[in-house]
Amino acid sequence: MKKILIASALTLGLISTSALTQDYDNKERAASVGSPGDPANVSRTIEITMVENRFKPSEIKVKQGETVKFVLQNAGKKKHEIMIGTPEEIDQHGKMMKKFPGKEHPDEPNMISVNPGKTGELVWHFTEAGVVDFACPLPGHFKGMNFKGMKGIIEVETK
Ligand SMILES: [Cu+2]
Repeated sequence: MKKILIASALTLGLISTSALTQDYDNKERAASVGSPGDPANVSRTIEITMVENRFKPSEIKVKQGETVKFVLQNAGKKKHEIMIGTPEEIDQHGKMMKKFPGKEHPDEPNMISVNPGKTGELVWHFTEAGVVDFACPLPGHFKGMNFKGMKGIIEVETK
C-alpha cells in the first residue's frame, strides 16, 4: 500500500511539471517583444523582486500598447539582471555571459543590472500581443527557456 502511494505521488508530480512546461511552451510569442519605452508615457508601474534565483512575480499581464515602468528590487545577496527579449536572444546573451563572465555588457535598453539591496528601473513599450520573455542572463541563474531558474513571462493582451 505504501509503495502504491509513493508511486502515485511521483506520477502526479511528473504530470503537473510537464503540464506546466507544455502550457508555457504552447503560448504564442508576440510578433515583436516591443521597444524601449519613453519614461514620459508610462501608463503603469510594476514592481518585481529579484532573489536567488527567481523573479517575484514571474508571470505578468499587461495590455498591448502599454508603456510599463518595471521597478526591480534586488532583495538577494548577488547581483542580478533582467533582460527582455526573444527566447533566442536571451539564450544567446546567456551563452555570451558564460563565455566572458567578467565582461560588462553595453548599455542596452532591454536589460539592466541591479546590485544587492539596490533598485533599478526599465521602461518598456509593448507593441504586440502574445508572450514576451524575460530572464536573468547571468551564468547559472537562468536554466533554459522554461520556468526553472530566473525566468518569467509577460503576457501582452490584445487591446
Ligand atoms: Cu540573477
